[in-house]
Amino acid sequence: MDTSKRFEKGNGGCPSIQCEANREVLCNSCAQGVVTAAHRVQDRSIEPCLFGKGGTCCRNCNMGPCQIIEGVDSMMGVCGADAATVAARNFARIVAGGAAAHMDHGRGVALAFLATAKGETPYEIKDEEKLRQTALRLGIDAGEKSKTDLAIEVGERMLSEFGQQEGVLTFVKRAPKPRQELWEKLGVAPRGIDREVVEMMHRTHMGVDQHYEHILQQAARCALADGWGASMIATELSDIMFGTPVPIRSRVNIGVLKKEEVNVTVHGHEPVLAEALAMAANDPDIVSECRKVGAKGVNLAGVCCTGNEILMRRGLPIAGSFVQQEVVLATGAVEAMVVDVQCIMQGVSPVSSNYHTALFTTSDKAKITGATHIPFEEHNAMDVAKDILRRAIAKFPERGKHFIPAHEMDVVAGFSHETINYILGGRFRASYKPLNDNIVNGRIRGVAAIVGCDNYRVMDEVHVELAKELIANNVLVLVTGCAATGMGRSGLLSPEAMDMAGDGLREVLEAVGCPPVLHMGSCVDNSRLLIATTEMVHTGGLGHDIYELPVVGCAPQWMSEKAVSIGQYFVSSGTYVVFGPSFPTTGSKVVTDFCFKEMGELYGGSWDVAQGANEFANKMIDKIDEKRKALGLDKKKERVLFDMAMRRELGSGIPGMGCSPGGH
Ligand code: SF4
Ligand code: MSK
Repeated sequence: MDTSKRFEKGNGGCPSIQCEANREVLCNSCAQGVVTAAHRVQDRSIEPCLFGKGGTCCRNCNMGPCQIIEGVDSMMGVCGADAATVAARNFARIVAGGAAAHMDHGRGVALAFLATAKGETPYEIKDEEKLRQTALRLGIDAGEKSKTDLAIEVGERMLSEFGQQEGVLTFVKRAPKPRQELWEKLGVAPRGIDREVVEMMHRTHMGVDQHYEHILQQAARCALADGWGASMIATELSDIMFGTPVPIRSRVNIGVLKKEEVNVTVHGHEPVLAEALAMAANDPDIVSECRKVGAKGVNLAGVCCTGNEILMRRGLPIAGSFVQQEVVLATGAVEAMVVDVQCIMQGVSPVSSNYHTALFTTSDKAKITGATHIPFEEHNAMDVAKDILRRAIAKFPERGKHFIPAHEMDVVAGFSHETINYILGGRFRASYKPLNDNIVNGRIRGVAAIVGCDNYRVMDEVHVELAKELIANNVLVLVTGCAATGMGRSGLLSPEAMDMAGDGLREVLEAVGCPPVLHMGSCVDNSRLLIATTEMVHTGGLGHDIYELPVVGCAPQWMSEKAVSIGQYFVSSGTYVVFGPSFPTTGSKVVTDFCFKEMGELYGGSWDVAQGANEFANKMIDKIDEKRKALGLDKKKERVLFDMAMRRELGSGIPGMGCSPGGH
């Protein structure tokens, strides 16, 4: 039994949940009769199947499904497959599913980039400096080439990586040299983006690859094609096209919805549609059409990673993370929800039908029963964006009983790896040297990435509790995805939160004036963390490869297959990664031991599992200390142990705190 708890029954239709904002909305009479994931999770009477949970249920052919028990001969698959083979195959297919999502996202960005370079979209090449740096990395001679010519060449080169069959993906060559050599030696250097997913699906088909280590080797290659391939392409090209993020202030939580404005929420992942909506929302015609129906304008607010994309680059507010997507609609104050791909619960359709809210699907890859489909692609971006906004404006007069909770929190986001470089090193000597120096001198103990989803199967806000414990122990925290939104709701993305940091970390933060938790972007932006760790290696003083750095990662409330692909590319890059509250191979001790131990011997990075903030913090800090010791930096630091009273005290120290500590 893990520590994830189910919601206790609330009163009537009001689920008993911790987050103030969510609870106030769902318990308000305007949400009467609305059913959300919060209700569904508490109403499910059957516990998750142990075979499914532990990765030992196989339905890869029609002799099954077969439920396998490791070590029990009578409980092998009909074909003779053992638990290790089945658990490895299932794990590998999770990685392939997650990687494929990032790969299709990356392809979409590359296509939009190329069309933009050719002048066929309303977007522009905003960051020419990054374009020129990227061209250099790709071995393109920028010379006297115009911005347009260079962008076309870069776009074509990036797009070709998706169909590449041989060789090694270009951005893999950004990794530290010893890491590249290791990948070559182990046979996991990714050859082409699409190829690695197709091969993964082939190898896990019935009767193909039946050695768990060999299957997991391809899972590593597939994940590397995500992190050092598609996700990095998505991030870099989005930065060049829409601007590389710099620190920016904004607000987070459901209270960012506005009573007097047409509320349009953008949900999903790809930045292309959201950027068009952001441009269209400021169009004078659209503003005047809003006025005609009695609204002051359009209030564009993000949900999930689309929210992170427009927060990082435009400072637009985020209304909610993954677990809040239906709750945002249950306010009755949203005129339209516009979705593209990934992490969109089907439940948004029935919830929106309780209100005047229009639900629009826009991707040719994703339709939802009950939603209106308006196909979007970059060439007609502004026409579609304006059409959507006009339909939303028409809904404003139909808004009925609604309730917007008074919960929103100030955040500072926009910490791209370039920004961190600049903030730490200064205008004239942008460098990671100050970060490395402060790690060496012990003011900063190490760096921890908290990434990934939130999840209704985990009652506690583990992200937030964990981050507090890490920063109190002088660990600098980097966040992405919905974990970042949770941090934002709790005030940890504001510079005032530096008061919660340990003495050494606080001293550094005060000098540069940034929060102790740095928001680095959306799910694909985890590629920024790969570059940041590589820069730390190149800067010197902390070893010659990523595995030597006192850097760890975790996803305490993972939900999506993408999180597993991200975790695997960090492990294969040399980082210790802890997932929770469960790990998907535990039905096979053989495979789990391989992930938790042998991968460490192969890659220098390994998986682990934990439940609850304390266990996560203990494991992560122990690993950081182990790395410091190996580097000869092991002057023992006193460990701050947390109890609930200390957490409460820290939580109450944040001015204007909107969500209770521990709440969503
Ligand atoms: Fe069962 Fe083997 Fe078919 Fe899987 S592949 S369903 S273990 S018979
Ligand atoms: S949106 S993958 S719930 S982080 Fe990227 Fe959030 Fe996880 Fe989706």
